Amino acid sequence: MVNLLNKIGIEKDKEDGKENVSAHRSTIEMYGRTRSMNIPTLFDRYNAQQPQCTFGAQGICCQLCSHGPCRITNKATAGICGATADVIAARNFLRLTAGGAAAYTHHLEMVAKTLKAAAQGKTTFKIEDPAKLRAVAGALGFDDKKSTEELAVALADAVLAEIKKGADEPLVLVEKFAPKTRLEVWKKLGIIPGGIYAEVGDAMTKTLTSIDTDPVDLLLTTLRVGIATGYMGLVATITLQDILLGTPTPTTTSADLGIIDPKAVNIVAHGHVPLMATAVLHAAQSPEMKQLAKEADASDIKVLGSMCTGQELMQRSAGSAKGFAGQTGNWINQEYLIATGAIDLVMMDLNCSTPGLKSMADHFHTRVISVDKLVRMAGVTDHIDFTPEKANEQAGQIVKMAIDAFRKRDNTKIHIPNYSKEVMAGFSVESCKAALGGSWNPLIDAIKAGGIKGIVAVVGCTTAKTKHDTVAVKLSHELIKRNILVINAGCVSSATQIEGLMNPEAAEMAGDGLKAVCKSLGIPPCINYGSCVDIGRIGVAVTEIAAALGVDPSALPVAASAPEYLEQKAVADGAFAVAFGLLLHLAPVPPVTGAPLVAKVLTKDVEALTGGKVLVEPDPVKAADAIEAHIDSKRKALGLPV
Ligand code: XCC
Repeated sequence: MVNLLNKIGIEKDKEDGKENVSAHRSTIEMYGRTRSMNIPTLFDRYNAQQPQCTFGAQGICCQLCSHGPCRITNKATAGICGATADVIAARNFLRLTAGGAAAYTHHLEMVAKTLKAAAQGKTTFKIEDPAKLRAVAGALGFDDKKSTEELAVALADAVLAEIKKGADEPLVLVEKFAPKTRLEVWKKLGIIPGGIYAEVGDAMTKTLTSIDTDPVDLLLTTLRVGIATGYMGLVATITLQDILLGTPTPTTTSADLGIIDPKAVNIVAHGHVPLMATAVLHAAQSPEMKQLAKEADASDIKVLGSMCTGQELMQRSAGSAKGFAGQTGNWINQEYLIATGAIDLVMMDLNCSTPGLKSMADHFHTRVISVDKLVRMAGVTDHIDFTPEKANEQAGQIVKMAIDAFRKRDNTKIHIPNYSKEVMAGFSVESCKAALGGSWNPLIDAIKAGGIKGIVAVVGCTTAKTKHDTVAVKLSHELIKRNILVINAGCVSSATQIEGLMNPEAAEMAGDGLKAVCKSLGIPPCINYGSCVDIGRIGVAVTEIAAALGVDPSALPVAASAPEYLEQKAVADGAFAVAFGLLLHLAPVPPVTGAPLVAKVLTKDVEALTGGKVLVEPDPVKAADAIEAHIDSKRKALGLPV
């Protein structure tokens, strides 16, 4: 038999599969299993790619025109057109940001259309949080005499109009929801964004060959697209999702591959947009489907979470996602999840569904389908593209497909690692304040007194470069030890969930001050805010806390970290954080190091403009040191004890 691992250049190590590829025992175990089955997976492909191109890594390779690729070297200090390293890197960076903004906007559009359909009674979804709808509608100046349904239609229409307006028409959501002090900063810099698709279009046009060749203007445009992402892709999306699916409330659930029930029909919700997933979760609980599952000799039908859609379901598992069976892991886990042999169907609803998923599914009985019109994958022929008006029927069809696949399962191939952790989730701005007795004051008092030194949002993706969750978990540990409260969102949430940091018992791992606060409130030291769009909740929380203290967000002892950032949406989030005035820790090293001016602007000069800046540090302990020093400096400036 041809050894596939050798074919792609991987030598099996002595202790097969026991490499330190991940922070999690479950993933390491499953990697060993895939190797023993001679099926190459992500970690093997990562190794096969080494060493990677240093020009690309430094951001100084330009492939925009047919003269390229041009690379910046000692001998060739500019591209053929004359573009310097800074022009090339800044242009590439803006393109990454624009890609992220576009994907977030697609998500927002789907949610807005579904909210409108719900208000018009055209879909199975109901408006779960009318109070939030009224609050937002009030803030936007809508007529409060209107019914819930009328307000929902008006809000959905307003958001859809915001998406589509011109780049020269400032976003109302920015004007209404950004701190006044931020608006002044952004106005001065000329970076108040307009309609987000127009902003993306302008960014793509600017980054065409020789249109905008000013690296500083390209970086300012990056911040502008970041702000549009923050208020549209993040804040608007979570707000509309909460109105439609319910605002998260505290709940207890579980995470890691050990939650998979080998006797049940297992459907995995995989992606970012929790709409089809919620409909499928409801359909799976109908007596009709339960009966069909019974006839197939299954004990039950379970909807499991993966990546950010899983986090969304988890966050609402005390409400509209009741019955959610738990979170399997983040994007790196997808092939290993299939390799358990107990997954019957995966529905992909947006980004981070990798081609490797389908290759792995082909070794098993697992059916892979796409549930969004933009998601397509070679070999995947089942497309049930989410349509709000047909959601109920589509969900039933998906559950039936999963039951069919279950009948084809080969039970001799099942291997489920025996690890799982209990997770406390369901935190939102509203549920956090409720837990604190109705306002941020107890948290602010704890920060003032020093029991909690500061807050860091440790969010975003995971990478093989950072050894799958290893940097995120270590950094979170380091921060809580230093009495810094950690808020997680995105793939990082799975990282800390699986390692037990979202269990109230993890308070024991925190420094004395934070431990006391967590114990008195019965909360863990790492708080789950959910998926990557839920990073918007952190922006809302910081805005409110800054307002309560009468300062700008940049003055607060808070920071953000994307310790294992991967893709374009994370770059757009990062641009928002810097524009918002926060220190943003980034690892792995972003592709700008070959461009001296771009690197200097991002890590130093931008602080004088927005108050935010980027800190690049791959080592989690050193990163924690630098973040702590930043928090201490902010505390000092506010006259708080250090
Ligand atoms: Fe993808 Fe959200 Fe990033 Fe994870 S965190 S790697 S985007 S799944 Ni959003």
